[in-house]
Amino acid sequence: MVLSQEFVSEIERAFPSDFMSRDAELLPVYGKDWTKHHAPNPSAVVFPRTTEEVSRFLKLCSRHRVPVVPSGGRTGLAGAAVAAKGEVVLSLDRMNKLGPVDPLAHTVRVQAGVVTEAVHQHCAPHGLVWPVDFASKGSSQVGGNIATNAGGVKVIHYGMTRQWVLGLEVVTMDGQIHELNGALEKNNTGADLKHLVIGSEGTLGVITEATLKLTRLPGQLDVFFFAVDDMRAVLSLFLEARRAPFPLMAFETLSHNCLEASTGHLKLKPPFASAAGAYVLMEVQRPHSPDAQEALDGWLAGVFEKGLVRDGVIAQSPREARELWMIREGIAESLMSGTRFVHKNDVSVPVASLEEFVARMYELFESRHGELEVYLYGHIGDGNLHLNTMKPEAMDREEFLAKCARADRDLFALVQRYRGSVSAEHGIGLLKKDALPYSRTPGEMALLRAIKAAFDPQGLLNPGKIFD
Ligand code: 2HG
Ligand code: ZN
Repeated sequence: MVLSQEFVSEIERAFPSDFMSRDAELLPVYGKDWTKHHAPNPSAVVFPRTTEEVSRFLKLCSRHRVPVVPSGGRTGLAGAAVAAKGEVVLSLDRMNKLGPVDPLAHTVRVQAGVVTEAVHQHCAPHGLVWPVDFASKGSSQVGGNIATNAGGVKVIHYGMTRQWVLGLEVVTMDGQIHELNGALEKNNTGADLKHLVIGSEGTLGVITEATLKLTRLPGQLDVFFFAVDDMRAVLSLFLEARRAPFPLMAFETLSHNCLEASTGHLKLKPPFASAAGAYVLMEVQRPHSPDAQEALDGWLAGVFEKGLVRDGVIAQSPREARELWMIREGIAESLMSGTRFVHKNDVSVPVASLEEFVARMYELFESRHGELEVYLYGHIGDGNLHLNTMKPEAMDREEFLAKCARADRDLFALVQRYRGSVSAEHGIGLLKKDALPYSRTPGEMALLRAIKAAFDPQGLLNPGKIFD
């Protein structure tokens, strides 16, 4: 889309001189996220500093029918922040103010462009945390976390981002500023509009501020890394972990090829001398009691006695704990590094169906999609699996994507059979639109379209994301 001279002149007249950029080097950066599937092609990027500027800008875009893509840290994995069709990118980068932490209410009010990790650092001196945590926390922004209802490595303990948002300030495409729920813990005045915006991937409104709910920082954490035989063993260990006399903070799994990719990329020493069928990273919170160590040791002895694990290491220092976490959190980056091209899936099934689902899934790939090597990892405690396939060097991209598309159809049919989700935590964006009907009924799709039309009747905000 080519921006009209009238639109550009109005921007120049009504906004600061550094509000809009059409710099040829900046455009491709702001037009994409972590996906490599769509070439970025925005017409401009704008950098508002205030909600009032966002409101005036959206009103102007509505009048000129200019489509807008809201943009945070651009770490998304579904293409929801990609501007491939000449849209104007609205970056929240300059809206990065943090309000004071409220130690009584356990809240903090922040602008949407604040980086996730900055919230952690801001709250830690008060003994508090916004418990939204994942590998991209150093770049991802609060607004993007909320717009995508981000998951991550601590969902098993804390739940998704949705649970840690009290109120939102949202600007709709007509320029109206809505304060949804403010700082209220309790508010039963009809449907909660804030929850419609959370997870809507920037298609309903631009999140400009949020009142975040905080919790106490956990006490001492212990990190274990186990080698086990296979997925069945992972789940037997999970049952033991659920019964353990201490709170479970994370329970993650990875296959051997993921361990190799990540340790190779990060140049870390693999924790075990020989390969195993699968690995588990488990983090627990040590109870504040004199016999806590005994309880931990007793539980650990039990899992070895029962033959549930083949081998295991416990981090002896914060540095060792970080290194074990790096193995797990480095997988995604290692599979995307350099010239590697990866096809991603992020599915979930009810935890009770996991064992059967994983067995069927491997059978499916072996019997029908043998050329695709599966890299399996994820948040097994939440029933969430990241199933990645890498393009072999020699295969061209089109052929690889066609093979992945065929495998996806089989995979999604399997997910549907187990009443799972085709996107557990990454969202739909541009990448998973075709998959959506496997998880949403025609009745639900009609409701989603009606909600979109109510918020954005002209269809100008993040068009083509989630559905067309
Ligand atoms: C993770 O759990 C992220 O590491 C990324 O959600 C997963 O890239 C992926 O498939
Ligand atoms: Zn994940």
